[in-house]
Amino acid sequence: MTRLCDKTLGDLPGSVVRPRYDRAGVIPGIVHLGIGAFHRAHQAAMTEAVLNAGARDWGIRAASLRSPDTRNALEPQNGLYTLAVRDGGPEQLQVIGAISDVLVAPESPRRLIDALLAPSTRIVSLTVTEKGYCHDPASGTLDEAHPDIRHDLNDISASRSAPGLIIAALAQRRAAGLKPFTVLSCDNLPGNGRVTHRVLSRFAALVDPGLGAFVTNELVCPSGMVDRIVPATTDADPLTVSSALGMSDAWPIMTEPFTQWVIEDRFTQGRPEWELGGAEFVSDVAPFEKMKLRMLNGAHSTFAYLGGLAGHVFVADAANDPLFVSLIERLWAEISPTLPQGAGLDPAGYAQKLLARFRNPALRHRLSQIAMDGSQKIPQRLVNTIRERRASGAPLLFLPLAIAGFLRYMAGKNDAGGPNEINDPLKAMFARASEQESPELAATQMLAIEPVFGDLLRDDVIRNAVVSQYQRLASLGARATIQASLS
Ligand code: CS2
Repeated sequence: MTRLCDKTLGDLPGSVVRPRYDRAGVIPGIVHLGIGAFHRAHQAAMTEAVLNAGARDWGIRAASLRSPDTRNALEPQNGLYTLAVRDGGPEQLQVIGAISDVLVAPESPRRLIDALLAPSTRIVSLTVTEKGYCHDPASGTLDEAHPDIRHDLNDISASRSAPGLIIAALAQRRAAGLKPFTVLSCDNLPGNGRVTHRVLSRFAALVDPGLGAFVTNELVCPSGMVDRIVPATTDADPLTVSSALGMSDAWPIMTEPFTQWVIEDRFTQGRPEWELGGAEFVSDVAPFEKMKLRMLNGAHSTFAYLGGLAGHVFVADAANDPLFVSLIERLWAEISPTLPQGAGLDPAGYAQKLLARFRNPALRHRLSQIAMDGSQKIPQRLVNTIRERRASGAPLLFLPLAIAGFLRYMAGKNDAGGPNEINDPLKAMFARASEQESPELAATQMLAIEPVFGDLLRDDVIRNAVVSQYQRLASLGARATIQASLS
């Protein structure tokens, strides 16, 4: 089978959408760090709309900070790949041309730094996942003891973390009299721009106080709320997509029709007209991100842990199970009052749409994919919410159940006695904390893990609520505990 690439674009079937612009004439204005599936379905797709409308200076050079897999798949395809939009009806296929090439940082940090130094690079965007910020998730400050941060501070020219690479480039831009690029986080963190700015300023100050002041004063990091459900590509996906294309694509991306991006309009060197792809620009993104992180991601994580304990495998399994639907509806009812009032949000309407998205029959979205890195996700998805709910004096039942579900999952075994799939930088810490004589002690020790829970343990009401749900989970299992909480 021929391979998807610039030369074969013209041979695609007429139903497949393809770049309407001359790719050779595009200048890369963006360097993107973290070329995962999410970026390829979200920002790159919105940028494609801008390029299709005739803009020439916003191409993307992407970089992987770890494995060469994406580069290996996309290089023979000149960076082209297929985006397959699925909702159970006929699949919509679009070949995206926005990414010109993929750099692999561990192979050559120098090439990546050079790309960051190019005067044409005006935006550096990031999808490096929550843990890629090398911060303490509960406080949002740089984790100075993080092995990658220590490594990069020791030799910044050999940096391997996102903060190290960005600061290495900014130091050189400053020395060369070039303006800093705008750094745009596209990860699911609250105030992701503020976190990015804080982490980068601190890292720079540790390198050199003058550089620290430069980054603090000159670097601009807008916050943004990103949303599109993008399950990991399965082994079967390239085969079905390639057969629809009539040529092979080694790494297509599967997603849903829904896409949303709400961004603070603070860019120091211009920006693409991402409105053309559906993005919204606002002065304050906080209400949107709170609703998204708490309602969507909070529900996702709750499904991942309680669903995982109960033996569900995919999001759609849980979203079609009446018990889990009742669980999530009651959870949303506890979350909604914590959302900003008067900001024009409609949590009830939002929740209804979420359930339909979760039920998308064509997305094979694994709960274990969502369960990954829970220690980095739970603070913004559930812990901040329970704190605010508690501060208002409102009753707590389903938020403690969701947090207890996370703890129970991290303790290692599902309700059938099998192992949970745990992929988390704090896995060992949770395993140690959970090895106690009683479920009560296990839950208490895990709640004492400060990078995740801060001082939550000191609040007796929250602690008792979480510990008692944990005890029920340990003795009854997830299904019966959910049932008992509903009645
Ligand atoms: C998910 C998110 O993997 C996860 O943790 O909750 O990736 C989720 O699918 C996206 O945030 C949706 O926008």
